[in-house]
Amino acid sequence: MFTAPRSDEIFTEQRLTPRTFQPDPAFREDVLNGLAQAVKAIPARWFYDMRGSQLFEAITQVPEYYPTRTETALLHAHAAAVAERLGADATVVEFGSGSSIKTRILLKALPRATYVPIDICGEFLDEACLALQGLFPALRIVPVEADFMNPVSLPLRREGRAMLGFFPGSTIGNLTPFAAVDLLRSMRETLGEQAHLLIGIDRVKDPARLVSAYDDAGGVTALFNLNLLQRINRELGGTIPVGEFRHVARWNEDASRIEMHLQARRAIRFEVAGQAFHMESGETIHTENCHKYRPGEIRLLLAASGWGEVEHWSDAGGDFSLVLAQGGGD
Ligand code: AVJ
Repeated sequence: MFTAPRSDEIFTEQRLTPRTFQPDPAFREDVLNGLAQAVKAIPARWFYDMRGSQLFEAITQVPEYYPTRTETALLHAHAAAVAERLGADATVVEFGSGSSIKTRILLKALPRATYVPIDICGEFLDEACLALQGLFPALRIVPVEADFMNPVSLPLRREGRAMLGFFPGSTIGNLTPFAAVDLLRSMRETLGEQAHLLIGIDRVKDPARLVSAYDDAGGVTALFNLNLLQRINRELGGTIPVGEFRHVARWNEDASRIEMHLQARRAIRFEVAGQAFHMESGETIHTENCHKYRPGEIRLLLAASGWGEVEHWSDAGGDFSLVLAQGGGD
């Protein structure tokens, strides 16, 4: 049984902001640009400060959020098959943070592999690598600090070893299909011809279930979304009245995606980094897209990016897909 944490009992213990704290200039730019648009929008990547990352971990435990536990079960069931196909000396390249339980499931099947986590946050990488090395002493770890949205040159001699890209969590869903194809192509470039890719992708399903996965009754996702405003206030000297916003998750049928928004309950004015903004009552800030795909669409998305499906695993309910693909074939 999963017991959802009550909204008011999670993570009250906050790390203090050091006096030397410098706001990320890219965060400032994205927020100021995003709030100046006719339709306000801020990229989802800015959710993940310390508190946002903790809140996302809490989301993965709420009963309505099925993706994490469904994908975890799929990895448990099929990691051995992946390992068998790739071979024990494979190189596993993970796109994005690599401290998760999912990485451990995969590496448990490949304990003598070379593991290359790619992440933009070097500090986080070091911590995650230390922990993994303790768990898998025979693992060769080669961390790469880079933005995986662009092709990354890997500091490795290939020596005929099989390459496996790993991109779990349906993170691909944050991108529009157009941008997803770009990313999948650039992954193919990073990994080389003939490489494999193990990717988790969430499926289209009953909109009511999708909406509740992104608007849980315990209000954890609402806290996660609203934390973006708190982060803006903390890091960019904002005066946003956070209590005047409500969390909204809606299914956009035409675009096949869940959208998260922060909606103003009344007309408001505030400042960020010395600049003034106003919002009408009911106006929203668009904070995230989570695209959902059908099995045939997954096949097409991969094919359009130079990847052919080798295996397509799913749970009995067809909620989530774990796909093993290979580049090279046309
Ligand atoms: C981390 C992008 C996969 O889209 O399901 C969860 C983020 N946002 N609840 C997702 C998220 C709100 C999550 N991803």
